[in-house]
Amino acid sequence: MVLDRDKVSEVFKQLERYKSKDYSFSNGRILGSMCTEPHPIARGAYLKFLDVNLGDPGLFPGSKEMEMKLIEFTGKLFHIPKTATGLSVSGGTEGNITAIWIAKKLINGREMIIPKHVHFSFQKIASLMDIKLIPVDLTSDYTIDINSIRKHINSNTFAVVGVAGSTDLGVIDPISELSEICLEEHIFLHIDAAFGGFVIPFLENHLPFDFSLPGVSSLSVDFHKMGYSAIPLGILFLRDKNWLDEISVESTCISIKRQAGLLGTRSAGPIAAAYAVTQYLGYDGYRKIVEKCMETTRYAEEKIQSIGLSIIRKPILNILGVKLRNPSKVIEVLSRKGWKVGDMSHLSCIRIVVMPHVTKKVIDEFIPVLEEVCLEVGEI
Ligand code: 0PR
Repeated sequence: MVLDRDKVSEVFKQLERYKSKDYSFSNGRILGSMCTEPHPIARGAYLKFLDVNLGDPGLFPGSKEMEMKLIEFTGKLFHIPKTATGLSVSGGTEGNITAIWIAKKLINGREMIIPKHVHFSFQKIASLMDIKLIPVDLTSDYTIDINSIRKHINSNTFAVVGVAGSTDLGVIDPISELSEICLEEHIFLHIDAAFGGFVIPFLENHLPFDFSLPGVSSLSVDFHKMGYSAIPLGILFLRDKNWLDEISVESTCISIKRQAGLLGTRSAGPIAAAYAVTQYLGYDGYRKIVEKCMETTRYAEEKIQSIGLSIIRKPILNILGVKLRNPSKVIEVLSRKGWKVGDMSHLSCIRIVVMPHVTKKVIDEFIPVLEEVCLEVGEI
């Protein structure tokens, strides 16, 4: 197709105008987001598969093969057993929805036990599937209070959710204990590792949180968070591949007889991007990224303390909660100065997510601004 160059240039000018109003990861001033600028190899890979619909894999067997390789690479991080399978999803929300959809089909009941720090996608799940959420308090280290879980279990309980890398503070629930309880009580255990899934496996001496624990039924992880790839992609792993039958439907207009999962048409772009990133980095490349983010997290922690502020809890992953009396005020002034941090007012803190674009240099630029703002509003 021959394009009208003048029109193309006019349209792109419009696009640039919109984009210029956005904050960008490249200048490092986004400190409160779990996303980052994808690895450079992701862009070209994404574009190459722009026209591929993995909802109709019969037309695109090569792309389907690439998807299966990606799932295999990722599954090894979580010790998936031979009986397991993985399903590409658009991210943490869809991963959680699909896991609970399956759990509800497998086990009778309407009550689901969640830690209070669970991601808000579970509110959507409750509304979609008419589930009663049973929120469990957190202990003083901000993880689920294991002792009170049994009190909440009854014949109507069908699932428990554990978080490996919580949205607000990046903490990890005691998954071993949750696994034991769920095994004993025959309850489905879903692990939300949307953020932590690409961090925890690369930390030294981390506690088990995945399929190495026999009670873990499913686990979801996101590539557009610490997977260092493009939006939107997550993978949901299920301990038993037959569970997909619970949600698969007869499909008439496509090249396969049955389809499982929420989406119909879905782009292979994010899958190609993630495949490229995983092939380029390998497990060692991810390990190096995590080590660097963790080192910068410790650096930021020290710098924050050096200006008289304190951290809400020693960071486990690359997320810091900075205690403040009036977080909203600080967020407002920081924002005016071009810095975006996470709003965790419910915990009386702001959240800094030390993603790969948040380097020590960025922290060095940010700390004097944070100090100035905190002095201005009377926090220090
Ligand atoms: N599970 C956990 C533990 C999460 O932290 C999130 C997202 C999800 C599930 C849902 O994932 P999707 O958004 O991919 O469906 N948590 C991020 C957060 O609240 C989402 C995010 C990312 C928000 C970037 C803002 C942002 O700029 O931080």
